[in-house]
Formats: sequence, structure tokens, C-alpha cells
Amino acid sequence: MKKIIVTCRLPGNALDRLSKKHKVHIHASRNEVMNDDELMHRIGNADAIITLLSNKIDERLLEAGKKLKIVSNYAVGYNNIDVNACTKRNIWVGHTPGVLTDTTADFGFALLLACARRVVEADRYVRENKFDGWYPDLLMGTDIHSKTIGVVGMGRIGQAMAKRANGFDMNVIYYDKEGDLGLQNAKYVDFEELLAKSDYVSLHVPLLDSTKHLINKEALARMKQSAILINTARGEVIDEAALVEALNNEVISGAGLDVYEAEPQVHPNLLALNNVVLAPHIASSSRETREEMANIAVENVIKVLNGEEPLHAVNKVKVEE
Ligand code: 8YV
Repeated sequence: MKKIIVTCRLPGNALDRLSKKHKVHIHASRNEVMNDDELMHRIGNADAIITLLSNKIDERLLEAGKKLKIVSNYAVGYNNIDVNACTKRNIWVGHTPGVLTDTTADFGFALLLACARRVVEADRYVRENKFDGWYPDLLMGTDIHSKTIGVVGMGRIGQAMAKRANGFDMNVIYYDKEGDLGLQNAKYVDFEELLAKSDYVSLHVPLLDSTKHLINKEALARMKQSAILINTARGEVIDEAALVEALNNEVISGAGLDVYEAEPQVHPNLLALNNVVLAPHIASSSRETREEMANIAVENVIKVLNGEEPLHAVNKVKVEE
């Protein structure tokens, strides 16, 4: 019987599969994640942990996790984990790609639509009993069809976003560090051209040293004054202070944000702006997808505890014979 730590209760029944065969400690609260101190206290006995993005898995913790065989992240992104430190210790890092691609792109598009057509403002307007008559320029937005969307990072989610944009008769351009991917439905351009030509800029890159503050003051200045910026990737890809300044000074026209630099904190000035739509990091949050993510996170653990490779690993370690 192995010992497994789960730092937050997960949706669906996936964890039952683990508890049938192993001793599983699940952090009790649904709306709270196990804190660093408790994780540190428990890690010494654990053969596996299932973590969230808010769990920082660093050298110090791994050093204490002498028995650990896998860190299974309940996310596709894994910027919370020191992957090299895991590999050095023969610890697998698992993640949950694929299942959240379309769900995340759906939400990216929902943010785009909401910003362009002022859906949140309109809802507030009606609730506040301001709808007292029809006027030609009442809450005028901007069109989506026939406009240009610039997708930054043409991986799984970027491509799903492009597909949705095609369906809305948009012109799709993209930038990717791999260069021109030879796609039929989107045109590769360099980053500066993408910023200059896009009516909507949508971010789909992982957080790396090279993508931190990719959207900074200079990048924002290159964008159209009418442009709308969408971020369902990672908050740190945008210099949030520079974005606030750009929105205040009408350097760009709006933003739809699901992620923030210092989550769960949101820059206070963003809260005061009408031309932004804000969500609490929920792009992958459909019941179906969140349950499927749990299935994969659990399957990654089961495979490793059976001496196999995880279903989805981000590193490669030696499998013990
Ligand atoms: C999750 C995500 O909501 O998978 C990711 O990388 O950002 C989201 O799907 C989040 O990571 C939950 O830990």
C-alpha cells in the first residue's frame, strides 16, 4: 500500500480509484489548497503527490520527499514545478494535456466576444435598471467577423482558438517560437507584425523565462489603439502594471483576462476599469474537463506506482526494472 497526498479535493470520482488500493491523504477543503508547511510536513512519507498550480514544488520540498516517485500536476501547465530538480531525483512530473484544449479555447473566445460586444457591461446596465429606452449608440461594441486575430503561441490551445476564429470569419495570423508551422487556416507572421496588425491578440504560450513579460510596455505600444488583448495562458506573460497604464491611457482598447501576475491577487486598477472583462482562472473549468483532468492526474500516478511511465509526462526518468 503506497502513500499518496492530494493537495486539494478534485471533482468527480477519480480519487476513489486511488483510495481503493492506497492510503490517500486528501486535503479536506474543496475551496482551499494544502499549504506549503503542511505539504512539507507530509511529503517525507509520500510515494506520489497530486498538486495544483498553486503548490510550489521546489528543491527544498523534493529534498524532503525521499520516497517520491511522481509529482502529478492537475494542469497542463507546470511552471509551479522545478522539473529539473525532479528529473535529477528520478521523480516523474505528470500533467493533463489534451482534455482541456477545447474547453480553454472556448473560454478564450468567450472573453473575446464579451470584450468586443460589451456583454458584461450590458448585463450590469440592465441589472442596474438603466435600460430606459433604445438609442442607436447604446453600448456600441466592435465587430468580430472580418477582423484579424493574432494568436501568440500556436500549440494545442492556440490552434483550437484559430479554429474558432475561422468559424467567425476572422482573418487569423500567428506567431510561434517554432516558426511557420505550415497551417492551412492561419498565416505565420513575426511577433512585431502580429502586434501591429491584430484587432485581437490572444496569448497561448507557456510561462518560460523567454515569455515572462512578453507583453510589456513596448509590445503594447506596437498594438492598434483599437486592439483587445486576451490572456488565458499565464498572468506573468503580461507586465500587468504596463497593461493597466496602457488601458488607462487608451494605448489599447480593452482586455479579457483569466490569469494574473500574482494570483489570486488582481491589480486593483484593473478592477476599476470598464473596458476589461475579468475571470478567476477558470478557462478549463467545465465539469466534463475538470473531471477528465482528475482522471488523467490519477492515471499518471497509478501508472508510475505500477512501475510504468505516466500517461502524460513532461520529463523522462529511468523506470526501475
Ligand atoms: C487549471 C491551467 O485551471 O491546466 C492549466 O495549466 O491553467 C488550468 O487548466 C489550473 O492549472 C488548475 O491547477
